[in-house]
Amino acid sequence: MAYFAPEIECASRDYLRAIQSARLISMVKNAYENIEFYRKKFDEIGLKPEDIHSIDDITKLPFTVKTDLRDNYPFGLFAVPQTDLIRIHASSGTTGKPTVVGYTEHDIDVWAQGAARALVAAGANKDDIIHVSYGYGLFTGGLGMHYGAEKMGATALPASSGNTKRQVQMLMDFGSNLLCCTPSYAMFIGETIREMGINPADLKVRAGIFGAEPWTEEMRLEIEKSLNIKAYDIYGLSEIAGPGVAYDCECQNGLHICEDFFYPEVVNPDTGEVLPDGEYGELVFTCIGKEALPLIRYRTRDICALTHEKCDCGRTTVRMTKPRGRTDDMLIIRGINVFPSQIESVLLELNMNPNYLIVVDRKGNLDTMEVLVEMQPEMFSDTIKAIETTEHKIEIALQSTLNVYAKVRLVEAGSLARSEGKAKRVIDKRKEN
Ligand code: DLL
Repeated sequence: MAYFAPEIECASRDYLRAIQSARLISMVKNAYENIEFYRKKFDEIGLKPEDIHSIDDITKLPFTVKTDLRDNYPFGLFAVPQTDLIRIHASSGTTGKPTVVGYTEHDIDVWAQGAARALVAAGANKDDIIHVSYGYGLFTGGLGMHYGAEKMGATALPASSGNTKRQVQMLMDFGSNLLCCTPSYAMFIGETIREMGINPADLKVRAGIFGAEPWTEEMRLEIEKSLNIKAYDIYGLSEIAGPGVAYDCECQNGLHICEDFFYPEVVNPDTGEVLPDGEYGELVFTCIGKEALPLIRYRTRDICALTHEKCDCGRTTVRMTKPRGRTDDMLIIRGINVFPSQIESVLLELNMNPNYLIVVDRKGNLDTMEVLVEMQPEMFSDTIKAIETTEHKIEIALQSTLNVYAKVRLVEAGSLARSEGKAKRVIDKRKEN
């Protein structure tokens, strides 16, 4: 069993708590002294940095939300002057202003350590070539895994995303050992490998590290089969750090959080009350190991549950369940909550194609949901009757999982857009009206 940082990853709870307490105390002081936004917030509730004595005091602190970053655009929440930053990243900003994040040299090192832990947990070693097909740029995926690969001493291959046939050719020619990209891009790479007449077993890739979007256990099996590899999950978000905030180990039973840098809580999204282990709620992080953007109790909007049970891999760090989706990705169809990931599970359980698109609309006062699913190649010669029967079978399975009717339409294989980054699975026409 290999670990990148065994002294932390396998530490006793007492040791971890001691580190967390010391770091929380110093980060709160940093935030209060150097960020006007936090100073005001603390003063409003009569809280002084001296009131924080240990990690147990974290619930005394106020939450931070995404709009706080936007309201202080671009650099207003930084605790250091811009001249101390060595890197800036930003969210794509498709809705409103982008969120801007800055890193000091120390912060980049923290982030690279997280990504390096993830790579080693996925079985990477110094002799490996790490093929990074996450986008390079303001998005944190590419550079995050790149620095992680260099940190653990492997060879980083900055392929970035796109030009998929060339990617496959490089995987072949260079003998890459690990592939890093979004799970939807991994599926697309798998399809392209087959289209090019290559047998995945002839590639040297033995594992993939996939994240940046929700994906189900069923999708994991599909990718493992399609690429003939073991598929590991990795989680992160620009505001906290890119990929490597949490990662799968070989047990694939929850993602280990780098809790010495990013202290997690799960809260009831409506009340903010902290929930016990095992209960699903909104994931909240406090950046106890970062200098430039020490966010306090940042509400990620991601839904998951935590467990502090020791993992069979030997790691003791707290684990989060695979994020089920974001509170803002959740569809409300005729009053019922639906996560796209539930639809993905049903489709894959029925051995359907993993390429799907959910179209939500409103007819009169009624929400409608249609799920477009690509036909499997072998269904090509099916009669219309046979296709309708399959559609109906999927509709029944969806109804029983979601408790709401969704119309299913089988569409031609290859007709839905493929993703090179984060897949767009939902078109909500209600928002356009
Ligand atoms: O997606 C960082 C990243 C890059 C993570 C590469 C993993 C791999 P953002 O673009 O800021 O950062 O998007 C963050 O993506 O709040 C989640 O909703 C979602 N997300 C990220 N990883 C996962 C995952 C990057 N493994 C947002 N499972 C997060 C489910 C994920 N959702």
